[in-house]
Amino acid sequence: MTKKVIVTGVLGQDGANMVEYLLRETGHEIYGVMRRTSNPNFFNCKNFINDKRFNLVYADLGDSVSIEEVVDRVQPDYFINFAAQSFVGCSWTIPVQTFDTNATGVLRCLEAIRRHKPDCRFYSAGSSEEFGDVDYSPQDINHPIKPRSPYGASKASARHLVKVYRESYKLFAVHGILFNHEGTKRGEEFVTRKITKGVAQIASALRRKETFAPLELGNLDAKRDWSDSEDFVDGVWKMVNQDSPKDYVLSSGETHSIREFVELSFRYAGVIGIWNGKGQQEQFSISTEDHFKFDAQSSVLMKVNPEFYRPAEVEILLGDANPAKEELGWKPKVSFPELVKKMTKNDIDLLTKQRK
Ligand code: F7E
Repeated sequence: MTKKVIVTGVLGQDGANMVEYLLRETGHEIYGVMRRTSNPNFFNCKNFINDKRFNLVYADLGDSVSIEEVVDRVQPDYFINFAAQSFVGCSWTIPVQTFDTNATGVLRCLEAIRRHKPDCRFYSAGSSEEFGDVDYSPQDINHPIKPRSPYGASKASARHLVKVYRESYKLFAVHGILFNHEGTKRGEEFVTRKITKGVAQIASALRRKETFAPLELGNLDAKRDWSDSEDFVDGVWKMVNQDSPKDYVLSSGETHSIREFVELSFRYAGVIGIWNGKGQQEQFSISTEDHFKFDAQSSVLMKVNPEFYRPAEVEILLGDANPAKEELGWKPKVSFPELVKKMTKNDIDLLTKQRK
């Protein structure tokens, strides 16, 4: 039977991947929610914006009237919330807006569902940032909540609210704890996309024998558990289709440093580098062999810029997704090297197209 699915945050990576997944895997009607902004970027929606089963609607997590109006009018069977202030680094600069969108915004959605469509299934996008200053690895769903940023605290609050509404009003509401997830739709403020875009530009400059500015990054020691967002939307859909609501962790079960991501991305772009220096002086420079091969005009590929350090850091994340695999039958397809390769190739291809 055709169902109605509200997906918020459709201009972003996860919202757009969720819509593509639902259009491909189900026959459901999709209501993609976006905020009214002066200059929206529909790049991530290009594959579905004209699909007959996709309806674009306007609402704002900061505005309960708009959320209530959409839920009342659409009468959804599912409400998948991917709208968020999702950049951790920025959450110290705009803490109030981060909390209002990510925590109070979830409360507004829960209230709208409770009042207008109490049998609607709700998904809240939780984050491994809730675990923060971790006690043990791998982190499972029972790991203590110890956030290190306003962002982590906002997601932890959303998690408590989902539990309260589930228990108080018997809503079908789940809060998935998603570890880092990336892909070709990723925003450029996140480290993975910043790296692959920078690598594509530097590799192209090397081939054209042009000078280039090195990529500048912050903490290279941080370790993250990275997966493909396209694998995660499948896990999210499985979570909202369980018999009874239960929260799960989605992760790859591997952890890699920012340094490893940098090295691998350059390697996939055909550039071999070597590490030198320590701390703020650490650099990744082109190998002697490649220096001659490319007749390179510059040698530093990447350097540290303390401007990108955070006031408090989550040093390591490594998730345990075994319950999601065993109980939901979730099977991620893309490995860490495949993800780095896919993102690097995508940015090289985009740059080549722009140059034509
Ligand atoms: O940082 C370090 C940075 O901004 C990853 C979001 O989707 O995943 C994401 O949050 C790491 C951090 O993602 C730069 O210090 C070094 O340790 O890519 P990120 P994130 O903070 O892990 C979680 C699960 C979410 O829920 C979030 O919404 O990389 N890092 N140098 C840098 N990070 C950035 N952005 N830029 C740098 O230059």
